Amino acid sequence: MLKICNLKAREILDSRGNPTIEAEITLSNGMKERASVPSGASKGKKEAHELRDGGPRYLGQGVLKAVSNVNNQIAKAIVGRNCDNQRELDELLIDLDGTDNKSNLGSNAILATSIAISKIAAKSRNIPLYSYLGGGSILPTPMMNIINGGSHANNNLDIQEFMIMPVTASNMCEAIRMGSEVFHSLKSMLNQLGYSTSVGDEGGFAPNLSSSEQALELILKSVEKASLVPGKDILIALDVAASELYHQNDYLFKKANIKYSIEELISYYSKLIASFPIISIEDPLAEDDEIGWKLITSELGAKVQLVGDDLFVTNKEILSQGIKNKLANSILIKPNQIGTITETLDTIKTAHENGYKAIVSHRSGETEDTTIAHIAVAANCGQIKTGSLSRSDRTAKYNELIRIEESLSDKSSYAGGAILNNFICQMS
Ligand code: 2PG
Ligand code: MG
Repeated sequence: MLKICNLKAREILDSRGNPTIEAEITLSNGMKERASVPSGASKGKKEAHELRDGGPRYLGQGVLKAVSNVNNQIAKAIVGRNCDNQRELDELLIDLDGTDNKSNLGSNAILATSIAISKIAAKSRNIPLYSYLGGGSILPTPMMNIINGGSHANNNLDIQEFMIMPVTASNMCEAIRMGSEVFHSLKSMLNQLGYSTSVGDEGGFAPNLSSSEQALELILKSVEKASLVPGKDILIALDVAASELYHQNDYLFKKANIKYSIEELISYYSKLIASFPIISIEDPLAEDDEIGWKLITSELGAKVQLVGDDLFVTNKEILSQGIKNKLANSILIKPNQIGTITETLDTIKTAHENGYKAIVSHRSGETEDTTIAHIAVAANCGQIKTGSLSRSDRTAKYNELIRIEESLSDKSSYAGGAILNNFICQMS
């Protein structure tokens, strides 16, 4: 049994140029692994606590306290232990922190350690991370965020993410090719129309368009231009990130200067899904708007995937409560919202046991770490959201999925449209 003989952390930069934490773990035989954690911009209130230093350094965003927690308290607890009982080690980290939201040591310090432990345990057994974490073999249908808005771009779109899902691809490589071809045809169309082709935080375009409908129309045209059929080959997923738009029981689409009541917003979504091949809407309502979530789930829950991100914050207890109250029908899974690998996998399990879909997700501030690609395959989630087809922080995950597909060879399958079969896409 190989023991952990060293654990150290350092401050590195994420894709937005903000500091984040990287942990490096070493085993007694000299094997090493590294893990780094991402960071969100539109965060749920109940997410585990990301520890930042404050003060003038890095505009308050430094993570030297979290680094020091790894190098001192956490290392003291972990060094000398066997690397391959993830649950036991994650529980030890949770106990060591001692708070409900990991605010003592920092979820960033804890998650960097938790991921590093899982990576080194897989390496020590000479198996890939996805095998170690669950052994699934389904390559996930990606939600590719090709137009960015909301708090991820300084353009005039209120909806945060306009994503495409290549559902008729025969495998992961083909799905990525289809997505990339649509991305490039959208780029040339924007260019021709005189719109900006510079990109937002997740590598999607961030043009100043006149409306969300125009964004959706441009996506459909770019799908056709790529010789694909919208509503058949490519479905659309949105992330409204509506917690950002919620003010005194109404929804203020500030950039468009439109105010919706809950009922008006839900009927706006009904119109959108009747006019465009939208199969999934994430955070259509705010995390605090339980009444709205109940209403939309009963009205639209059979037609489209309704994904709770800020609503559930990858937290098993919050998800269980939401399931009881019939909120949403799917959950977004972000390891840094909860803070350990074990809790992340437990939340996915709870979702699956209750017929909820689980979509593994990146954050808007990312690193080159590809762990989420492995989690998506390990737990057979069948869907992943990991940004656009540009920028290395996003393509690193797609590239890892290509490698995973290759390593599984004929044992793998691609989730494709089947994962969404229980929703009736209005347009298809
Ligand atoms: C989201 C995410 C990722 P952020 O809202 O789903 O796309 O954004 O990381 O900023 O919370
Ligand atoms: Mg979201």
